[in-house]
Amino acid sequence: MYRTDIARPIRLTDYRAPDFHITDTRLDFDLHPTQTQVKATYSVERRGAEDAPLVLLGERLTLKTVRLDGADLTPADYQVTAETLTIKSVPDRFKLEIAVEINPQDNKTLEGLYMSSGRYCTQCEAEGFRKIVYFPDRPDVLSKYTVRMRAPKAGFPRLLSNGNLIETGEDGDAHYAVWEDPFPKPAYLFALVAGELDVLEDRFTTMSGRTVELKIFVDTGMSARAEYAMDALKRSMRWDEDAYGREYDLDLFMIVAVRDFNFGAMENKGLNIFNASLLLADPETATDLDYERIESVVAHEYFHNWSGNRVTCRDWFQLCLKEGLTVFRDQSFSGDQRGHAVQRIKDVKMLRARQFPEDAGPLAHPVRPASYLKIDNFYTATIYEKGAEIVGMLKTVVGPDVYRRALDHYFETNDGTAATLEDFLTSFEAVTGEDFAPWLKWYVQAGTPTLGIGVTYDAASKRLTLNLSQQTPPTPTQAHKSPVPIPVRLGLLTQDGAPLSFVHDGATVTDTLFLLTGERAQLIFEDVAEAPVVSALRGFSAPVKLRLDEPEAHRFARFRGDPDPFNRWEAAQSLAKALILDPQGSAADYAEALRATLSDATLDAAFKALMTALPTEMDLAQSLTPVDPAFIHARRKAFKTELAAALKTDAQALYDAVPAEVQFSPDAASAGRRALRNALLDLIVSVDPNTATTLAETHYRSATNMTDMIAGLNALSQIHGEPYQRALDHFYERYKFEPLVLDKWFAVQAACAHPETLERVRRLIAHPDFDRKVPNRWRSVAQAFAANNPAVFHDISGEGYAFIADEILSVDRFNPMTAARLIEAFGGFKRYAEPHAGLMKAVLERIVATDGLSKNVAELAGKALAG
Ligand code: B3K
Ligand code: ZN
Repeated sequence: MYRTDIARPIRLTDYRAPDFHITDTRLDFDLHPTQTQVKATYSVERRGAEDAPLVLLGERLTLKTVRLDGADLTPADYQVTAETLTIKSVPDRFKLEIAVEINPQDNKTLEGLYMSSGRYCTQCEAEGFRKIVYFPDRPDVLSKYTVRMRAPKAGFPRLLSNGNLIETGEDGDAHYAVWEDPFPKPAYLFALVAGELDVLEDRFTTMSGRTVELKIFVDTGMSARAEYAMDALKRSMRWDEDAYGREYDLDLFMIVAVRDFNFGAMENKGLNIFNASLLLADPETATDLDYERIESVVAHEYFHNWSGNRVTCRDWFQLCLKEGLTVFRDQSFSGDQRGHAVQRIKDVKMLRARQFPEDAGPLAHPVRPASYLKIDNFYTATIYEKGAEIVGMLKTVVGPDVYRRALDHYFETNDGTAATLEDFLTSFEAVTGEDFAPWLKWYVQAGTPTLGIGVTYDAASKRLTLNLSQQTPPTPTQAHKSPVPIPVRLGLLTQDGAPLSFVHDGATVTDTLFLLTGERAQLIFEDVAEAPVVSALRGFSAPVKLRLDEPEAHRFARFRGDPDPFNRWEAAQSLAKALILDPQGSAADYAEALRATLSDATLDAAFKALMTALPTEMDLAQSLTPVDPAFIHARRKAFKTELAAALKTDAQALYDAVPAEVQFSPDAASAGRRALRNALLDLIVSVDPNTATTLAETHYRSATNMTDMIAGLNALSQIHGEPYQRALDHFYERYKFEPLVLDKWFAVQAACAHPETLERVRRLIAHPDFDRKVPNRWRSVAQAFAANNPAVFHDISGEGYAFIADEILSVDRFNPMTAARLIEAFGGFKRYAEPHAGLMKAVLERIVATDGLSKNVAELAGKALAG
């Protein structure tokens, strides 16, 4: 064996259809912790050149035998490298049998077949199947799977795989099960689980009247905690029928929750596997945010059954074909469940917090990248969230009815195939007869466009002229950009914030939608009665940065009264950003406007909670060059204290007026009330430490659910000192046997902005409950610190950087995929003031120079440095 993997990028332009198809795949697993035997039998058909060799991919496999049409091959007949098995000469149609041995227990990459809490489970997307057996592991090879698995009866009562269970039987102390999936699928959707699990069962009747058995498998004793996920699943199934006409296609749908998982969840056909943190919930152990995420991820994975599984991706460059579309679908679902205004604000917050910095830094890449070293590195906010925004813009432009017809066309014409983004756009062309090629620009061009709007009002003619322009900044490897189609929804307000009518295209309206297709355009509104306040990009109609020079008073007008809730929130946020970053900025007027918002009975609590929260330090860092984290931290704190002092009586009265719930319900209205009460708490505790301590301690002690308890703990972490430590100790004692709750205990501490955290995180990683091999636990310290604690992570000593670099290097030794995700923390180093920029650069150089670095970390750290 020799290694040939001197990092060579995979390029979209090198795509070639597979030379061979594998029509049927039979897998036979004899499960053993360290010596699992895997036998694969493939029906292979040649589709490419007649002399093409058969190249199968495999990693970390011990090859036992290869048989072709029943005859054993000898090592002379094939060639094995660290990543491939090549058989030079094969017929056009044949049966291939391959036997390998693998070691699930030693597999800490959590990719392929591995063990979690004594159970076997798998994760194959994107390229994990090759760690199970040799196969053309690429998404455009679709095959029908039959899977037989055998394991001891003791300890492994449940044997699960994709599709339908067609046979079970006993074999001494062992037993076996055979599963058959009637739908051809790519290998990345294969899954297997074996072990002891409790099950929560239910059923769903589909739109055509079929009954689907629903089963959620969880740790013993935990099935009650799967009830919310089950409820979310049934709502998702109904929603996909109503909103997209998509019916579930098997008679069984299963979800399994596991503790050890590299990310959120996985849409394996008929057998979703979830990170337990995104599945298990009850009021005592899960926060409202957990409930919200469970609902959206259960929906997301379920929706993949059509957008991803029935129509899959031709190659991994098309990843956003399934991810962008599925995120858009889950966001629409969540909006329907919880209210569109609040959902849109949360989605945009997330997009700006994660995707905008990515798009502005050295790791910027198009939604459809042109090349990669490790595709794992491209499960990014750009592919997911920006990808979803593109689908959303298409829907905005064509309208809901045409959108639905386009999607019906897409699903119908591509069902059972591995498709491309061009296929997706073709469906819009098919139903509209229009050219959607310009939309491809959004997919192939990186960087966040800036939309400029110049405003001129002529009082004599009552005419408003808007000069629109767009520009996308250069990104690594793409110096020149062309214009993209930008839907701009805009309306007008009076100086007092009331809707103002105008005439556009002959119609009298207060709001309109304009599609900017070129670099510039001029829009003229007539009959505008007074000099207006422009409310542009309503609902965040495109993922762009808006540049509109206007007086502060206009933002206040929108803050007070924009009927578009997104722009109302946006006005408040942009004012807060400007005021915080201005060393002389005062909170007085802001407090007045917020007071009015808080006392507005027409607004719901969830919206008020969002209005109460100030931009985070990470948000602020995006608006300041060079970034000075200590300045941002100090200014935000000062502004918050001033705001809290100005609003103290009102905030306290409002806090007292929100009833603490007796009977917990996770519904959106109840969650909104808790969110508001907790946002007020967060504000009030920044006034004076004495009253704050009593309030925060009482809040923590009297909490009857995890949402309020964590809010209390966070409030205490701001105050710090003895009461904080007391609460932490109490929390630990109460939840030390609840891993998901203990993750929160670690995370609160790692995100605490007190300088002492630098020392505390070192203690946390020495804690007996800390375990780097469990991604959830590792992230609860490392990620919480690097991503949510800018004040301490960016400490000028550089110790925060060194800590995270050491963590990345430790985890990279056994779990590259998870380690690499944290490189992002150093991505924007060039934007930082000294000494930060230099210190971060040095840390990246140290990482890059480390021996034995994974391709994952090497690719991202290398790009971060070069960019
Ligand atoms: N498709 C999976 C993500 C797989 C990530 C592999 N590194 C979950 C999802 O997006 O639904
Ligand atoms: Zn997905």
